[in-house]
Amino acid sequence: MDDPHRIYGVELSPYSVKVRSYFRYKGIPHVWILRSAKTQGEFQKYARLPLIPLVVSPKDEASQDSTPIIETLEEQYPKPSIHPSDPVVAFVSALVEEFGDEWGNKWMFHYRWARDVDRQSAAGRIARTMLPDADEAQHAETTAQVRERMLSRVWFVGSSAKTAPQIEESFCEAIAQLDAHLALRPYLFGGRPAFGDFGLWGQIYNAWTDPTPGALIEGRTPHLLAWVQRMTWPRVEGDFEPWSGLEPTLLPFLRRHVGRLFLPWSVANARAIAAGDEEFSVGLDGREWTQKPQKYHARSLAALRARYAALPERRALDRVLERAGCLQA
Ligand SMILES: N[C@@H](CCC(=O)N[C@@H](CS)C(=O)NCC(=O)O)C(=O)O
Repeated sequence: MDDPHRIYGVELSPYSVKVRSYFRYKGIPHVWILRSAKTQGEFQKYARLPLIPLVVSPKDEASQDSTPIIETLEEQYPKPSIHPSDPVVAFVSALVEEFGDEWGNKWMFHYRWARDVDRQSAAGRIARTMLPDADEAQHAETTAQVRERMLSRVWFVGSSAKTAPQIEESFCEAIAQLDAHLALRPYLFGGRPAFGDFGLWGQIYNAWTDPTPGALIEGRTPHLLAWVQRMTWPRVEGDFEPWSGLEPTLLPFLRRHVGRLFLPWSVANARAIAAGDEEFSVGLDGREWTQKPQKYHARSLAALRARYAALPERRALDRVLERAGCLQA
């Protein structure tokens, strides 16, 4: 057996569990190492940025950033592929992956830090992960520190009193649409997980562990809940489906959340970065959204556009993107 990769991460990091789910699906030997005070020394030895997940290969090469981590491993371990052979479905899956990382993260981060019950739950779990051996007093103090630190950062993903209704409506509608879609198949693109499942799942799985969005998922969306659990150890249960089978229940989700919210946001964000603006406002589905621009997301939009531009034949995809309201972006 190959030597294992090491994944430094925590359960409350959507990007870390996304990568772990991928390793489990592919059967790539790995060990999951909690990033905590105890492992800080080894983490710092490899990390270029203070971000998780950090993956260290058997050759001692470190990589960060979940999307390129998965893309690089996919070249080394091509089977079973996470990319459907139909180029339309493969592109939609990549679009959903990007959507999950960026807009799905707004759902997750907003719900985690918007209400006391969720803040307390998450801050307590993060504090326990950081200092597993802390006594009660130390644990309470660390919990309070985490809570304060994170509250000062919610603006970062655009969560504010003004945007809260947009984020929460989008989440509630999306989970109902995904539930209808997943009532008919075990994974988003058919009988096995695709790139898009991993990106979206990391965020929704994390939201499910928080009291408020967790209760919404548990109470309203049994098929989505089954997928949330299935994706912790995903496996091949069948083939990918053709676009014609997916479209009736996937297109409404794409149109509303990717076409009308995420992509217009993404384009406005990239423009604000290019112009060096401190803050930007954009009309999203008839309402104004305001936030400070997010640098990383401008880069990932460019990567998605490059993926589109590299396709040799785009007519069938363009028809789908047009119907989903995504082509212009
Ligand atoms: N684009 C990166 C994002 C990674 C990221 O934002 N990680 C968060 C946790 S989910 C982090 O490490 N934050 C630093 C901190 O909280 O100190 C990826 O996909 O891996």
